[in-house]
Amino acid sequence: MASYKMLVKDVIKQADVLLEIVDARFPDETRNSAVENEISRFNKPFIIVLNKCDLISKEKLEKAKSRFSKIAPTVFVSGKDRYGTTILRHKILEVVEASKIKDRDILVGCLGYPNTGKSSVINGVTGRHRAGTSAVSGHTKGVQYVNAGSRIKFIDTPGVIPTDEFDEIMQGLLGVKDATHLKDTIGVALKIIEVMCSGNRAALESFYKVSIEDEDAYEVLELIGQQNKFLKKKGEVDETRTAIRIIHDWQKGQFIV
Ligand SMILES: Nc1nc2c(ncn2[C@@H]2O[C@H](COP(=O)(O)OP(=O)(O)OP(=O)(O)O)[C@@H](O)[C@H]2O)c(=O)[nH]1
Ligand SMILES: [Mg+2]
Repeated sequence: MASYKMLVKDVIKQADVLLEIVDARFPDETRNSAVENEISRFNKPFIIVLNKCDLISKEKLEKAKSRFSKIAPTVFVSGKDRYGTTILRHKILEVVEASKIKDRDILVGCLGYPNTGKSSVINGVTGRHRAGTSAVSGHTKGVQYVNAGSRIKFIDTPGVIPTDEFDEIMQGLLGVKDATHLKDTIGVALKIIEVMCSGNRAALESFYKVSIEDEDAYEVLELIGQQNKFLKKKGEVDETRTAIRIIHDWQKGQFIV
């Protein structure tokens, strides 16, 4: 815990501007007020980056952006598709008043919970795979400096913000823990089904080739298992296998909410 705070503080001290990378699907949950307060304490500017914007509808994104813009400059990007990365580059230069920093690179610190896509955002901006990324959270181990051209140098950090405040379900939704490390796989899958049924039921229906009317989440899980032949020997639905598959598909980014 102490070392996490020291790392965050050290990056904030060094950087000219900080990017707080949040998961656009769960922006409130993946903002961290302690980190934001620390940034303010050092009087550094920061930009909220709503990453993984390819996994959320445009309307929800615009809503989140206008809400977050009241707190700090906010941009939405997809590190994966390189969407919004030019805007982010411009925003960085605007926020730090680049012309005032002479004879050296502009240091951009990237902070955020594990797996929010810090390294992917950096790669999106640089246009190259310079920062290591992985679907398994905890990939980036130490602080890493990445040159992005146009005088921008990123500081990639490991996702050090403790996630114990998240319950298992949130850890599953954010991909902090993969299905093999979750205890309550069925609980996590039911939550994914609920999120999808209220957010984008059609996507779930077409992906698993099921038709959902007024079934509850548990019945939908059964339907998915049945339809996709995730069955036990006796022919009944293998709920755990079905749940693991749903979590896996969700974490791979198969569903737009
Ligand atoms: N769909 C989608 N997936 C993304 C995006 N950005 C990152 N990912 C995926 O999210 C996972 C984590 O990405 P990373 O860039 O390694 O995340 P990180 O925050 O650097 O992770 P740690 O270094 O482990 O803290 C990978 O599977 C990425 O492919 C995005 O914009 N869209
Ligand atoms: Mg990383």
